[in-house]
Amino acid sequence: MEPQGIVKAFPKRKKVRDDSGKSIPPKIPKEEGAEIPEEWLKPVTAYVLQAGIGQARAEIFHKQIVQNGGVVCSQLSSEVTHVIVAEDMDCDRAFRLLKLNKLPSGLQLVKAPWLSACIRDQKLLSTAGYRVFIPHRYLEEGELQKEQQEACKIPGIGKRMADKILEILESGHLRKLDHISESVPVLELFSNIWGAGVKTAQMWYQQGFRTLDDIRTKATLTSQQAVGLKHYMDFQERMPREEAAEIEQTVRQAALAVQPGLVCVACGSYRRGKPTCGDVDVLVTHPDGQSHRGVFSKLLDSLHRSGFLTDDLVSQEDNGDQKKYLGVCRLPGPAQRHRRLDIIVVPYSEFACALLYFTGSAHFNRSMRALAKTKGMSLSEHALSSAVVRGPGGIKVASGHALPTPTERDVFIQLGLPYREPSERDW
Ligand code: 8DG
Ligand code: CA
Ligand code: CA
Repeated sequence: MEPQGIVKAFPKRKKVRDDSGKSIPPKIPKEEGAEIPEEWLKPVTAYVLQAGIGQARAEIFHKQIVQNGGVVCSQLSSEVTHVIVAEDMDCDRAFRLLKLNKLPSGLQLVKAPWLSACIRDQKLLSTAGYRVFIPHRYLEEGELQKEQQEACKIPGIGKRMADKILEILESGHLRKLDHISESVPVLELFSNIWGAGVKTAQMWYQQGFRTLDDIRTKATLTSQQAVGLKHYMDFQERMPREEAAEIEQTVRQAALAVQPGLVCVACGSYRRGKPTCGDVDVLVTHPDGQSHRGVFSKLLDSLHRSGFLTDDLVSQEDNGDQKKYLGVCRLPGPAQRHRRLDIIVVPYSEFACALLYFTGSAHFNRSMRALAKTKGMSLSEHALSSAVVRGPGGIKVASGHALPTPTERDVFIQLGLPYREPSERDW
C-alpha cells in the first residue's frame, strides 16, 4: 500500500474566491495547531544552489518548499529533481559549482523565479521558460536523444532547427536572437544608406560601427554609398507629388531643348497617383522611333550643366536599346531638398512595355510576368514575347518573338486581361 503522507490524512481544502473573484490560496487554520504542509510541491526534491540567491532568500525557499510538501536536500544527490539556481546563472557556471560533467537523468536546473512564481500561485507550475539551457556537451547520450526526438518528429525540422526549438522551449528564448535584436535598429540605419544592402550593413556592424558618424569617419564607402550618406536625411523623406511634377517638367524642358518631339513621362508611384513619391522615374522616348538616339548623354550633360543634377549613382547604357541613369537632383530655390531621380531613354518600339514596367508597382509587375509565363509568353521592360518554349523545370529553350504592343492596353489585351489604370496597379 502506498504510504500516506500527513497531508493526505486531511481532506483537501477548496480554493476560495475573494471579492474580486480572484482565487486565493486557502489559509491554514490556526486551530489546527502546527503548520500543516500543503501537498502541491510533493513531486519536488530540491537542492538550492545558493550562489547568487543569497542565504536569506535560500532560507525562505527552504521553508516554503517544505511547507508545501516538497523536500529540500542539503547537497546534490540522486534524489534531487530540481536544482534551484539564481536567475542569471549560466550553464557552465552551474555545472562548475555543482561539480557535474553531465546532467544526470531526471534532474532539471531551474531558475529561482520559477519557485517564486509557484509559491505566489500556490501550485506547481511548468518549468518551461525557467530552465537553464543545457548545451549538448552536458547531456547524457540518452537524454540528448530523448530531447531531440520530439522536435525532430515534426516534418521538415532537421537537427539544427530541432536544437533551436529545444533551446527556446528550455530557456524561453534563443541566445542567437539576443545579438540580432540589438543589431536590428543599427542594421536598418545602415542599410538605409543608398547603395548599402544588408550584407554591407552586417559587415559594418561586425566592424564595430554603430552610428552614421562611425560610418562617415571609419567605414570604407563606395562612391554611391558616399552620395547616399551625404543625402541620408533627404533620401529618407518622400517628396510631395507636386515636387515630382516639377522635376518631371524640368527634365522635359531640358529634353525638348536637346531634341524636339521627345516624350517625357514620370512613371513609378507618381503615375500611379500616389500623394508622395520616393523618387521620380522619368521615361524618355521619341515617337518617330529614331530620334531618341544620342539623347541620353546630351540630356544628362544639359542637366548637369544647369546644376539640376548634383550627384550621379549609376549610368547604365548596356540594357539593350534602353539607357538608364540613376542620380540625384535638386530644384532651384531655397530650402529645396536633394531628390533621387531616374531617367530612362527607350526606343519607341519598347515604350509601352517600358511604361508598364516603370509604372509598377513592383508587385503588380511580378503578377503580370507570372501570368505571361502561364500563357507561354514572357514580359519584360523591353517587350511582351510569345511562344517561349520551356523545357523541364521551366527552363527557356527557345525565345519567342516580340508581339506588337504599341500601347499598354495592347499588353493587357494580349494577356487576356481587362485594362487597369495606373492608379489600379498598386498591388
Ligand atoms: P517610390 O519610388 O515612390 O518608392 O515607389 P515606386 O516608384 O513604385 O518604386 P521605384 O523603386 O521607383 O521603382 C519604379 C518601378 O520600377 C516600380 O514601380 C516597378 C519597377 N520595378 C520592378 N521591379 C523592381 C525592383 O526590383 N526594384 C525597383 N526599384 N523597381 C522595380 O518591376
Ligand atoms: Ca519611384
Ligand atoms: Ca526609381
